[in-house]
Amino acid sequence: MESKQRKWVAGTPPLAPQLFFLFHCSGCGHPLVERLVCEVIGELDIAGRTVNVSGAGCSSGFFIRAVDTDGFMGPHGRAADIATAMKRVHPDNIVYTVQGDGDCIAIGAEGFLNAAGRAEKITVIMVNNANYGTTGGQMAPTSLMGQVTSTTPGGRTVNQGFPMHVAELAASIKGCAYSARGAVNSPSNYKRTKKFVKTALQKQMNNLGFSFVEILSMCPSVWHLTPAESLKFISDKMIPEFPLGEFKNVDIL
Ligand SMILES: Cc1ncc(C[n+]2csc(CCOP(=O)(O)OP(=O)(O)O)c2C)c(N)n1
Ligand code: SF4
Repeated sequence: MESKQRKWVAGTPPLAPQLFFLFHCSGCGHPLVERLVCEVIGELDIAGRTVNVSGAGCSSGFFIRAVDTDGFMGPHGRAADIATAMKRVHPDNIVYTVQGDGDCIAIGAEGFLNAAGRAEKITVIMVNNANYGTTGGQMAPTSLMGQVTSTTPGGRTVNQGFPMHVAELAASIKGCAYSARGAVNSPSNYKRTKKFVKTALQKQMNNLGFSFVEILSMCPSVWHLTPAESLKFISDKMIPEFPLGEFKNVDIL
């Protein structure tokens, strides 16, 4: 019988020398985000001057190990502050953060919003998996109404507030030059999200203001869904609440 060896269909991006999918649960969206960012940095040919600042969490803690550029892992929620300092000291570097939704808009909300307000020339990539994956699935500001999490066992109600629409919020801030929301639950969404990340980094390369991309991403383990069901959860439940697209794209602030 012929051997059924698995083959790489598209190869591994040169900037991702580690087998990054080994760090995460099966069906997790974070390796796709890592791959996507590696591809964009390679295509823009900026690897030598790119610095990643990771927050704490599944989305970020593994990032610096997986991606072969300079990187720094900060304390939970402080990535935008650290990226600000790095960019101000070395303005020629391209500095971007990768943060979970908890890291970016719960504990890190103050740093994130004020960096946008100050028009810091950094790029923030926020991975929205609608919960705190790393620590066992507590409710995040992005959790959906009715969503069962370990801290909302009966489902999120108005008592816990409404989901935060972070891409729209960033777009409303004057210092923000670019804001978009993508997803990694299908090849077409992956391709579109790649364009968003590329445009966000180009805003920074053109010395405009703050740029932001939110990426809807699967967390099968904590959602208690199979990887295939998780793809559907994004299209059926998350995208209706968090529409995809560009919310701001300006060339002058
Ligand atoms: C000051 C501080 N508080 C709490 C923690 C514990 N902690 C680590 S990761 C995390 C949640 C991360 O969730 P999120 O940012 O949504 O990322 P995900 O794991 O879902 O990718 C928490 C609460 C910490 N490391 N530091
Ligand atoms: S807990 Fe969720 S976010 Fe973390 S690695 Fe597993 S699937 Fe990914």
